[in-house]
Amino acid sequence: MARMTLSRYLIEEQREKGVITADLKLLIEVVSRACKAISIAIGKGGLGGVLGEAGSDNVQGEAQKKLDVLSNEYLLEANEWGGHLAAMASEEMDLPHTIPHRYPQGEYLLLFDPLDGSSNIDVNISVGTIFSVLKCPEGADLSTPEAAEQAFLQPGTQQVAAGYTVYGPTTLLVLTVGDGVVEFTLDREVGAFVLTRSAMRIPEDTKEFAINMSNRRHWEAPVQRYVEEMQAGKEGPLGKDYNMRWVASMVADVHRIMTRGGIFMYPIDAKTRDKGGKLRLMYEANPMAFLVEQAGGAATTGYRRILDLQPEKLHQRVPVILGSKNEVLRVTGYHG
Ligand code: P6P
Repeated sequence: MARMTLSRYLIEEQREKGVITADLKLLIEVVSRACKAISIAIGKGGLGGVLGEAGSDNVQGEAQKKLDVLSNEYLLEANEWGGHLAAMASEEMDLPHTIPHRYPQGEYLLLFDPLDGSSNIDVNISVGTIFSVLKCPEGADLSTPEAAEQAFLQPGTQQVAAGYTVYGPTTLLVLTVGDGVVEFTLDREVGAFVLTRSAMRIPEDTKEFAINMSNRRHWEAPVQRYVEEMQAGKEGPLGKDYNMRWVASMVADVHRIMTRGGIFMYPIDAKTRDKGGKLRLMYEANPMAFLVEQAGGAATTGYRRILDLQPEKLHQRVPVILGSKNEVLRVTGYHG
């Protein structure tokens, strides 16, 4: 059978299944093209003069890498002329980017973390792009970037698509349009994303956990208990030995879990409590939670299902526990 490319997958989802519209198909294709350009820029590394600091800070007060700024620009430029978007929001921009009047406005809202884990860039560890798609509410006020923020504040259950790209040994695009999860691998010779996994499923049990152990003294009691039980191994209450991984690049850690199972935790802790957590709800936790649930996993804050949260601010942070369903339900149960 001919190779299934991203374009063909999207055409089938639109024409044969009616799962997506032509505009959503265009949106995803345009995002995938921007991610190809990001992959090429990253692949040049020091030879492309794009490593290191940009000399500016983002809305989170984090020093921006040159590739953070470049990736953000690629995604903005690729998406503003197509007529499929009403506005865009990014980790790298304080306010939403409304579509210039010279272009037609569409019905979708695109949110993204253009380069997640960029602190790993300079040490050649996998990073990625995370994106989420919502429908723009009827009659939304998009007259100014400040006014447009309100249109984005929808629970994760409202997402119509979500995905990530991992820029690693290979460049992968993992996508859901609400019809399961599929993985495409970038064929660099042809420049096409080719289907390499259909119907991705996260095993409901696991022996692998991902958490930044250096924060241990700051965790709440339920997470302390859970990690101690895993570290107790076969002789402990969980009756099996666990392994640990922490890439400190959410996309890389989540992709491992999407592929072979595991549990990822960035819980609320004493260090991040006043900010509400470390990871951002709208363009990190929500898209990843949508993908994880579509693959048979679970995603909570420890207290609530992430996709049910009603956002109050575009850049709000949230605790994240996601992955193999039975482990997520166990530690969520410990939170009472
Ligand atoms: P820490 C990267 O900066 C990021 O936002 C996620 O990709 C990653 O999971 C997390 O932060 C790593 O945080 O505290 O371990 O550096």
